[in-house]
Amino acid sequence: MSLPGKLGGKRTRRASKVVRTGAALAAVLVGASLAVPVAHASPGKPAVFPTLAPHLVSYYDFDHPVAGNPGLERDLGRSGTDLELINGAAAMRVADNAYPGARKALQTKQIDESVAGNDDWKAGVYSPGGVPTLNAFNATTSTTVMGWFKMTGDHPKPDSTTPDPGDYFNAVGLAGILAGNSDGHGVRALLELINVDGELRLVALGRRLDDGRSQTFAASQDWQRLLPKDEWVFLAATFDFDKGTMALYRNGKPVPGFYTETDDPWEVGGTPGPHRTSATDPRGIKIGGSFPQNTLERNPCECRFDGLMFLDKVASPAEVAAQYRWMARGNPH
Ligand SMILES: [Ca+2]
Ligand SMILES: [Ca+2]
Repeated sequence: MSLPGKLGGKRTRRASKVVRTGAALAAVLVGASLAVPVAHASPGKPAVFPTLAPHLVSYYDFDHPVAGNPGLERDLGRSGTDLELINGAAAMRVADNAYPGARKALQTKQIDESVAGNDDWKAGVYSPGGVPTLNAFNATTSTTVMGWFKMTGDHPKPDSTTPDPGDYFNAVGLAGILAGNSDGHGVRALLELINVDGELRLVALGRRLDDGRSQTFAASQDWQRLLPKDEWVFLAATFDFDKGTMALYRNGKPVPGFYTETDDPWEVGGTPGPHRTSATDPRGIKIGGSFPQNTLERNPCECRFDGLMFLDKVASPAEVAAQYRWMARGNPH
């Protein structure tokens, strides 16, 4: 599949607005987050496999709006980092059972592909000074991003920021943690689809050092077989910043793939460990597209999400398989 997407950075306009808007948004979101330190979802069977539960930093099931503000989703992990449902608010929670008992899911999508606007449905949190409740990912050796994903449209989407209707974004954002110096796009740990040598692929993309390079672990198999339209799939990406390795899983099983960089972009070789990420709080979380401060559109995903987990541990293959079975086989609530 040949895509007309573009690689590389572009568009720095409106940078000052990014900071202003981000600061205002962060004040609202972080303030709200600190007030709602929720450890777990509903009583009964927890949603997260027991060995992973102590490492559950953030967890979103899209069935827990913040009281009085349904445009915010409560974090059911330990961090209390509420998410903003950007541009669609409560309408972005849709009835669609990703797994038994899953109830509502998050819908994201591109709105008005021909206009350079800020109306796409996406979710996240952003603070230009770093999000303090995400401190678990400050100087960490280990991260896992996992959850349920369902593509509900065709991808990639037309690039809304250029006048040529034949321009397409070169990636499709799923879910990830921003770097400590992120403009709203740059990440520390991300699941996404991105163009690798002319072909869109499912990848884990990680960056250990804020000012360093990223490494990408790309699935070998056709992304449309891994994420068929209208089918719920449980994906996991693990990031071992100490060892310099990543892994991808689909429905509990490892996904064969390859690293796109053959040198040492995380700079872990030749120096004693443990190797940690930069000692900075992530600037946020992005889901279904970049720029959670809602100042720019990039890499929108017409898709649904549920049971999204961000952990400060490298889940083992057995734990990923157990988490998949834990959710897929019965009511996790
Ligand atoms: Ca749900
Ligand atoms: Ca739009």
